[in-house]
Amino acid sequence: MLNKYFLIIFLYFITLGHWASSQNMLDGSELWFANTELSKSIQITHPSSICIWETSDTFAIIEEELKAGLTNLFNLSANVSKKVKPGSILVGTSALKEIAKYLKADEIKKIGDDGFIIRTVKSENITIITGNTDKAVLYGAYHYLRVLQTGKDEEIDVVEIPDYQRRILNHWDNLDGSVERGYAGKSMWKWDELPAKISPKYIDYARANASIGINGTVLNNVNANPEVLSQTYLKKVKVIADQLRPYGIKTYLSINFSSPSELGNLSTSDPMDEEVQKWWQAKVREVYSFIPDFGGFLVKANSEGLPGPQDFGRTHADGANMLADALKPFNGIVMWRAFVYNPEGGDRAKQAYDEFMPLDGQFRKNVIIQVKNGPVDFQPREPFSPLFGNMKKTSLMPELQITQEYLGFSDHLVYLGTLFKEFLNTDTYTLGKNTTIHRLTDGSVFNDSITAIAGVANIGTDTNWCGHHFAQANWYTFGRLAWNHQLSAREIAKEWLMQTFSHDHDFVNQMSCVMMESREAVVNYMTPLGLHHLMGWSHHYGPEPWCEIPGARPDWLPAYYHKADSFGIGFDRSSTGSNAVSQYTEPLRSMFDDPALCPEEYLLWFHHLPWDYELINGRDLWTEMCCRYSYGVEQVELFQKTWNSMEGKIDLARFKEIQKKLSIQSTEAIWWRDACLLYFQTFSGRNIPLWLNRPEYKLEDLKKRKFNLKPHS
Ligand code: BDP
Repeated sequence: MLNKYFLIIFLYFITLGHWASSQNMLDGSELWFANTELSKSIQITHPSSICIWETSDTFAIIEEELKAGLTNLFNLSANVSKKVKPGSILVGTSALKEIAKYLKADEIKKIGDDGFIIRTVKSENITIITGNTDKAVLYGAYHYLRVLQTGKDEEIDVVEIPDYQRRILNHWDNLDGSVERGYAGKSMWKWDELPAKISPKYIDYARANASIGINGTVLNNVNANPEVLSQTYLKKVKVIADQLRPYGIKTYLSINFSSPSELGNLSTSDPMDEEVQKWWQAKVREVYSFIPDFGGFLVKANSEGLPGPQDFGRTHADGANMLADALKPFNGIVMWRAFVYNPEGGDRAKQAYDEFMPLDGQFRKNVIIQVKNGPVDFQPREPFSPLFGNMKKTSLMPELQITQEYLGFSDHLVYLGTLFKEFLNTDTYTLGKNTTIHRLTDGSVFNDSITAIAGVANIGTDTNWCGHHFAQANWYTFGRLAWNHQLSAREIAKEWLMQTFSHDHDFVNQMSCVMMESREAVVNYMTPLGLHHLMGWSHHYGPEPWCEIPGARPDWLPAYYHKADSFGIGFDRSSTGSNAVSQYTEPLRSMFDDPALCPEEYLLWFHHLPWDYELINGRDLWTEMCCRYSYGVEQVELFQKTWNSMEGKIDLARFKEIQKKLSIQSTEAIWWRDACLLYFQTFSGRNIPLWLNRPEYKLEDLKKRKFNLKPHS
């Protein structure tokens, strides 16, 4: 008897110890592979075997992933065999005879290179995972595991075709190991160790991306160092490309437009010069000799001081086409960025449109113009860039920012699923109702030869990859939406929470609500009602609406954007102001032009309005600003409370780290509220309504503070 009790107690402690240590081991490095619970809505039993007949590097990964994934989910080891029996999962390309008999010719054609089919054949009690290529089967395998973990039975029977052909991460990583606008440590590309030493993180990275359908990566910063095209660096790039290839990920590079002169010692980089053209052709041949499936070039030209074709009196089209011609024989593409503006060009928000619209139709077929979601620069909220829909004869790809340059770096919990969806679902009306940005860019409206979407990565050497555990969700969401833009931000959030933390109903429900609200909160405490660009000089952290730097470019200073004075606040982009509204199609043009019709979230983006301007809810503009800033702070306080109530539902280490970050965010939301309200009050001369909390700081003290330098007190 005593022995029996002893055994029970012993086993209890062993189990508890095991649970505790496995829970303690979680540090965020596992990304969305951290939790391996089977979904409660899935009824299937442990598969009897995994049948795989084909061999390739990719099939080896598929086998390994399915084996490990199923073993974890069912707590039973999964066998691989070639013998089909009831309960088997058949995994292979559509051409394989064992698989082909279950497929229809038209569906095989429809799914293209990346799409996959997961089919349950009830009569034989088997499941098929297939696609036309091995990488499509890999996407199917990851999807299958994801559904087992987060989905319902019916989701096991699916045909999935990605919305964008190219789903690309842009790394703003420099060759010296730093990351421009990176808040998660150093660059994950170890240029100094390559090509001899290969970091195991490259495989982890490839795996994470493949699991959400990302199939391309630009390794280096758009502010590109010409050296990246030197033979020394191409040898390093080749090694990374070789690591990523089995996961279906193509490698791309950002190039510097004056590489012919800077790297090749030519006297010019003029795209019309024959020697320059020959230099690029030879360079492209060299790149492909190292990386036969190289994706192409990303180019930032004549932007923020970088060289470009305009330095030689040529256009963006001349520059892009010259590179496109060199890449064409190898099926490479050019992603040419439309992020251009200069201090002499008038309203910054109008400049990309002014410069690129006249070039519509002049670009080669293998050029795609990469356009940031908004017309200025990744602000917490911007209206969409009017290039979308208006450039009708040129392929356009959206550029979204995953790294939180203007959103509290990796200190603030800001879920970007709602921002990405708001943008993709925007109706531009350029060809009548329902000309949404996702339809304009995924090939449904214009039948583009290339479709693509890019996200500026938030990845670095930090243990948890992204600096903030919740910032991982933004990487995940970018991939999921690039694959299927019809998914809702909420369902992606839930899916991510379940895989990353726990299936606990309360946890998933409450934290998905926090995530869904988090972007609106940041807009409230940073830039409500269409305000923008109020952040600190150069580092872009914390509030500095007062910032003035002697001799600085005015379009890099907040006053250029908020234009606060004793009359009111906001940038007049109406037809009587800069007339940026004219770049939008009706009915948006008239809506944006009239403050009474303009959506309130864009009010001060398009209008300079008096402090006593009356809003729809009856409040005057100043009072509404005070309410929104205060509400933003309250929202974050509520996020903190909600998180605190989650203690015990997830591992302690991540719980505490997130708790700490939320406390920083809460303090900083107050900085933002106080800095903006106290500063704008010097113009409005009005009181902060008595029913709202009083500022905690004094304006003079806040002005002295360097917000990017901690501590947060
Ligand atoms: C701005 C960043 C700058 C980037 C630039 C770009 O502040 O670091 O180089 O965008 O996108 O948001 O080129």
